[in-house]
Amino acid sequence: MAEKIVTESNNNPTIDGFHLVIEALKLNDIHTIFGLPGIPITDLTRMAQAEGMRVISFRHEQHAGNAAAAAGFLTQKPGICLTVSAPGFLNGLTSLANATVNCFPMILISGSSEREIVDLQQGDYEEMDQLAIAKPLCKAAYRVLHAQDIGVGIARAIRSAVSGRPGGVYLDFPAKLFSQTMDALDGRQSLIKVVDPAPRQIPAADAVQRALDLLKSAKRPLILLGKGAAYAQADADILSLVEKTGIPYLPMSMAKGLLPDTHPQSASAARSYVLAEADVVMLVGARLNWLLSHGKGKTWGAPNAKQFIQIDIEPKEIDSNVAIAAPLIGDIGSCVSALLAGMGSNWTKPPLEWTKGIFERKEKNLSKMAATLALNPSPMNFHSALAVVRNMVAARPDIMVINEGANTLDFTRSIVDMYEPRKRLDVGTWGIMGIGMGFAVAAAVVTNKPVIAIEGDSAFGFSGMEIETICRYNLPVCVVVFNNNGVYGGMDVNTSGGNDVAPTVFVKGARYDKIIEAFGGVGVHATNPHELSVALHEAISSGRPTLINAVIDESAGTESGRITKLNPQAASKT
Ligand code: ADP
Ligand code: TPW
Repeated sequence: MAEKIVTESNNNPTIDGFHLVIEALKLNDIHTIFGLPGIPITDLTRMAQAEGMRVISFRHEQHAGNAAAAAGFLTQKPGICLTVSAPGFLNGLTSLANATVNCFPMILISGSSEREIVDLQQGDYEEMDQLAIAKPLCKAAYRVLHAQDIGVGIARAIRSAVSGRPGGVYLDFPAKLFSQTMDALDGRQSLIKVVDPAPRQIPAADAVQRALDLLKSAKRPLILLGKGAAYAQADADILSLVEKTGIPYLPMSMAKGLLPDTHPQSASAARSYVLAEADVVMLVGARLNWLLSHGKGKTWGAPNAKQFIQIDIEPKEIDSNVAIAAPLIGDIGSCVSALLAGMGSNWTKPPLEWTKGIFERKEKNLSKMAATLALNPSPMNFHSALAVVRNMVAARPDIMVINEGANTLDFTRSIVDMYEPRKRLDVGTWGIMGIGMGFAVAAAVVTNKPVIAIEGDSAFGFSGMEIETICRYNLPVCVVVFNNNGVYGGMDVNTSGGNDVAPTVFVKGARYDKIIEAFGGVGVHATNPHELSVALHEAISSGRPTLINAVIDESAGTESGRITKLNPQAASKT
């Protein structure tokens, strides 16, 4: 690499800020950057590519940031998003905040304008106090002013992103940093290879015993797996724990596939029953936030009839919504193996009345679902279209599934079974629209597996232009747009008598498939399950970028999908 180094007149080789950044990342086994070039980071993207890094260039920073976050979730290494100053930084910030809320490790690196001018507010090109703005929205934020601190800055960012509860980190690199030079040897010696970036956190023995005692005392125990459990990559031990205890389990949406959804102990098809009836619930990397009705209310059955065990790396999470009888603080791998070790060989499985009751409800609900999936209405509804996707994923369990929308999200989550860990990425904790194409790009780049993105037509619009990115890098991504002519559906009317359509209604009969054709990808217009199936199989077997415009009945689904109750106006209509 010596030839890449600027050589000065005294013949001492020097290294510049650009190369120090690149070498610091590579030293820490980070070889991919998701970003969008412009002043002052254009050369950084070129040089990173020249130095053998994979640089994936996006059309909007939010999607580069989402890709970095998804890469972080999938690999346990912080995904890197690189943006220009002020507007580029702000575009990336949504994804940084979303990554932090989801506990995904990522680092947003933004170029910034000169401190002297920013601090006196003298109106620099793209002036903004980015560090101050980023701070409340991420786990940690640092600025590096001197080339000799690049190593420390990147090391701190990596540690902050992946240790403890993972999250987003902001790294501010003012433009002048990149052209600073220093002695090459000193520069390289200033870089830090982070040792043990996410140290294991071993749970205390008494906390393990307390959890086991409570679990043993349960008559109707339940294990709830969240995306923290998926992130932890303790797959074999989690499977053992579930199977050895014999306890029924529920996966949160991104924990689907940690155990195959067809596992006999999965209680997904009896979800409301088990949540209401369980007496002891063990949360594994799942928060009692709105997605779990805050651990109280009707969903959870009789008041005060439940006790919780919570495994989490973040002590402050405990008691955040309801009292936790047995907190187990540590990393999930260490906690689960400690539980397994403490269980002993004479563990008594849960009473038959409990597991049999669940089984019977499951069977009933699953046969109801099978009957609905077998219908073939015209136009397609969510069920008939998703039956096709369900069969595809059953045949190819290695497929990555990306999912966003309202009804499209809810129905996909319940209809499309997942079989392998970390194969499903979705709107996460915020229920945010716009993750689709960024997550799809990351899934393809990181795993080299085929990707299916199941997108509501509104959801797709947030990141639709990244279809060009997918085509440019020739990624094996098949986007299926569930086109029902609007946000939630296309049936709303303007009651004012004016000419505008209602706020939730889009152009009717839009042909999203034409968009991908502009970039050389395959566009398919599918109006029935057969056409959808043919197109999906072709996309997966060819690996070519494909967009299927799946025409869905515009009256299918409900406003806000399954969270209508959070929308009082709509709820009062149903
Ligand atoms: P879900 O939305 O699937 O219910 P959440 O995002 O609410 O999941 O919860 C994930 C939880 O997992 C967070 O509280 C986070 O602190 C925790 N977590 C993440 N990684 C680990 C880990 N390696 N070990 C223990 N807990 C973890
Ligand atoms: C960043 C609000 C939640 S769901 C949704 C919106 C706009 C789209 C629903 O329509 P879609 O799905 O995708 O066509 P379907 O299956 O019901 O037809 N802005 C952001 N995030 C959110 N969550 C919204 C708006 C919303």
